Amino acid sequence: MLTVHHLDNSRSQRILWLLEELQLPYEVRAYKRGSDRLAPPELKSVHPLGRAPVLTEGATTLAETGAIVDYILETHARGRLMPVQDSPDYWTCRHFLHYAEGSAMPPLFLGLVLSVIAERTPALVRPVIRTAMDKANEAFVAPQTQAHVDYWEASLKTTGWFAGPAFSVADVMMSFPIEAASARLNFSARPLLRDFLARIHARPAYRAALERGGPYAYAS
Ligand SMILES: N[C@@H](CCC(=O)N[C@@H](CS)C(=O)NCC(=O)O)C(=O)O
Repeated sequence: MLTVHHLDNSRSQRILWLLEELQLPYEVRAYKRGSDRLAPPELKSVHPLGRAPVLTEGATTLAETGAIVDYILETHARGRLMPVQDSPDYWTCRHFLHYAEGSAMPPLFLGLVLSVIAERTPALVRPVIRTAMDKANEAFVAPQTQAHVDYWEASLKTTGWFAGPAFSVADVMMSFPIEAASARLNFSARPLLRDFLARIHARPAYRAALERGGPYAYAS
């Protein structure tokens, strides 16, 4: 049985969604973030990194969303949710499977870290630290994030999906950076991204995954 080790409000929601799209049976083991927003220590007993998602099946234990997605595609999907092998759309899809975590998420994560540093600094020195964090944000995080969001909007122009004319696993993988960015940035000038979010959030499999995974802050 496929078991998804799922952390609330996290990337592991994407794995539940993928399994629902493929109509595969699976089990959810739920973990709750602590007040520090980190995963509880029990997740380390499943995988030494202690981060979600982790997928287990038989003797296989896998961490890292992209690797988990590859495993599900290769062992259970029978070609579904991937463009035809070796077509240009296939390689675009592969690109987005790597790009979502490898390039799109790091500037968003760094933005989050900068804001947490400012929040957790003692009040007395907070104005100084906030100024330093704002400068780091202006110099690196904001322009990098902007460039990625421009790229996402442009990528949706032809078909409304990330890899060819049909919904694919690239759309599942890209959902998390887009949802995370939409929670922090103004998307009013991003009609294609807003439309993408509305369409994925309306999918029955997405809704079913929310029921299995529990509260998810990015679902609206
Ligand atoms: N690139 C990894 C990132 C894993 C990751 O950072 N997961 C977050 C959930 S969104 C997590 O477990 N955070 C809790 C923690 O770091 O303790 C992946 O895609 O699996």
